[in-house]
Amino acid sequence: MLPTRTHQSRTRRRALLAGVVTVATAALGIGLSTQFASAQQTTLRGAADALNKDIGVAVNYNLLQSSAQYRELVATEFNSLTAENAMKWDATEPSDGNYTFTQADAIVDFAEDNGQTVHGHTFVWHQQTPSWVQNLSASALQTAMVDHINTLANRYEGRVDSWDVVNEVVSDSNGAMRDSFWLQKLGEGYITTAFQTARAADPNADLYINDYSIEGQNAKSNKIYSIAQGLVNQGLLDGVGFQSHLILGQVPSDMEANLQRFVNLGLKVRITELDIRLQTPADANELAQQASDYARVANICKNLADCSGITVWGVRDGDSWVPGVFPGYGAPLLFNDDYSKKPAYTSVLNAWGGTVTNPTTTPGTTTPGTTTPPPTGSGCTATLSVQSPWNTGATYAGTVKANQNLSGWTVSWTWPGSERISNAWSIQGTLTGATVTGSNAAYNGTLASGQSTTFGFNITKPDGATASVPTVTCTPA
Ligand code: 9MR
Repeated sequence: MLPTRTHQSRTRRRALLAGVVTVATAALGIGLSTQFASAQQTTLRGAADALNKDIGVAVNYNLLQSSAQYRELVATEFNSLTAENAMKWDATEPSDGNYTFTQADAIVDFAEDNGQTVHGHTFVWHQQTPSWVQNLSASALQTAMVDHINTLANRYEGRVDSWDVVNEVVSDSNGAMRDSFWLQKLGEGYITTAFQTARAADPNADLYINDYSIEGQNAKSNKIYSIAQGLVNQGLLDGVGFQSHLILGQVPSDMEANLQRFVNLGLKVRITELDIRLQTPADANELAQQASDYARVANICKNLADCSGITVWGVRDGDSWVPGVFPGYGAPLLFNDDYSKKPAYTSVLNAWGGTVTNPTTTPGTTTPGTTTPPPTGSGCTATLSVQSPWNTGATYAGTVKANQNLSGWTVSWTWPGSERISNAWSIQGTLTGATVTGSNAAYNGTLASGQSTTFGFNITKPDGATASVPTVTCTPA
């Protein structure tokens, strides 16, 4: 029998509400089911929300600071963020006891502003750990590790939903423990200590062990399995992160079965760092193969109720770590360098039940093929659509289209019933009352005539009535 979990897993709002969908559709019959089925998911985020899964992305702090297009895409397409580097030890505690959280805070703040969850990465790793840590004596190293975990877990308690507590602790050969400074100085017990510390510091966060090349069943994943078993027996582990830095055409054939055996331990599984590299330059056939590989991974996660989600390791191909480490390889992600969508984007969206309405739209650029003339006398036009309704809530998408050059916009509407916004992204203002007045976020206000941008929000509707689609007025700022 599985041991009783000693901690209350943080159940996110999204998870709770999506649970209601199933019950409500079953109880209320065809009306609601039809309504749910007709909701069209046109973004990865919408599709993931409807499945109650995370679609995450590794966020690069510099791009988040410097690029409005990057910010808009991250806010629109993803419901979960991981700091690609900003939460690692070298970024957060570069010298003993001197913590710097500017970058990590910016990413967590962005997630909160945009209604996104955060998967934290990572407390204990043999890379990107400063030399002052590596040079400590065994007892000082243990003290530093406990202090580091306590400091980060306490700082982000309630704001980071899950943590990669230890990263890459197993070696690439024979399933042995990685011969890192951690192992050499502290022995295997450092792993248990790290999890005990994290559990005590933030009892509600989900705790993961994370590694690469464990997607199929092999000596390395067998070792992770036995470590996981030991941690589960102590009530210290909630999930296993399968990084999934894959090579074109090489999604392991037994990946789903391998993940399932971890689920059978009572664990969540998560694809934590997905990218699928190929030899560059890519031709159309390779991009199609990549799309099919991505779809396979998306389907595996969809098939497993306990797969908490997929995080892709970067936004655009040019942002990826791959070419720097594997010369001649690259193009491993879902977006091109101009933010246009690759075939792999479409295949993931389709696998998770969504439909691409305009595959070539780039945030902040003109929609190709738009033929509808702008209404006269109005500087902008705004519409709302229900993305995924459930009994007592819904996720909406909003679109603002500029009919003239805009430096900002304000939209307004009044809810006819009990609908009230609970959280919103890419829009700010007076949002929570019966009358909503919202303006552009810092990054999506400047639109040339003909361009569109999007925003989104979740509502509650306690009375269980059908989610309404009010008429929206839009005025230039
Ligand atoms: O993508 C990260 C890259 O920017 C860093 O330079 C690199 C340093 O080691 O780490 C990369 O992310 C790694 C992640 O933290 C752990 N799994 C492997 C990832 C790719 O190397």
